[in-house]
Amino acid sequence: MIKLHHIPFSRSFRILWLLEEMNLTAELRIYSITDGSLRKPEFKAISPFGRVPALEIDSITIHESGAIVEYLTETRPECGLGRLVGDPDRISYLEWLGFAETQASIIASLNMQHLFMGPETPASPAVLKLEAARLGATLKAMNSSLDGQDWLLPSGFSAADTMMGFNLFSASYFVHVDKFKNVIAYIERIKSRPAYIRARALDGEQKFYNKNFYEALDV
Ligand SMILES: N[C@@H](CCC(=O)N[C@@H](CS)C(=O)NCC(=O)O)C(=O)O
Repeated sequence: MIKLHHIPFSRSFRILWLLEEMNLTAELRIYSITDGSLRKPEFKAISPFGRVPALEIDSITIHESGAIVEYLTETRPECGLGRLVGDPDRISYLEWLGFAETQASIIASLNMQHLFMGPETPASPAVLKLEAARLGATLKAMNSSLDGQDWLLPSGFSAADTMMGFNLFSASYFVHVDKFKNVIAYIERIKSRPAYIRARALDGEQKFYNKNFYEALDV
């Protein structure tokens, strides 16, 4: 039995999607980010920092999406979704896994300021603008990396795409992604993957964003 501790449209989607790519079925335990359930001792016994994703599998429990991705791909090499030691794409693969969280930290900052800070602690317009520009710079670099290739690695689709690809769906609330043509084509390729479509159907409704775009100065 595999159990994924999950919040719809959060980083745990990376794992939900990867499991579908691997044809592994997980039972979902769904949480809310705002009701305090991640702070409870029962949840911290599963995920000590009170974050999703956490995955129960093979009689162990793992937290941190990058660690889960590495565990799944290394213990199931037959799925071909990792790049193991000796693979020519190994270093790029590891760089993308790490960079997924560099980029996600900017998105998390924008989420915090646009969505979760109340009127008594207004966000700084200067910081919002700077963070949106920094996010835009990461998309510009991704756009260059995708020049002439369908997926982030020349050798084809990998778990790096589930780590980075997930970010793009949140990034588009803060940056006009349409100016990055390779990124747009990449998003369309992701959306047409059967495993991605199945994962979205399982994901549940996102409850963070209540408009399509958050302007940098819209505070
Ligand atoms: N680096 C961690 C980040 C996990 C994380 O921050 N998840 C968010 C959801 S996207 C969360 O659980 N937030 C709860 C909170 O901040 O209270 C990972 O990649 O798994």
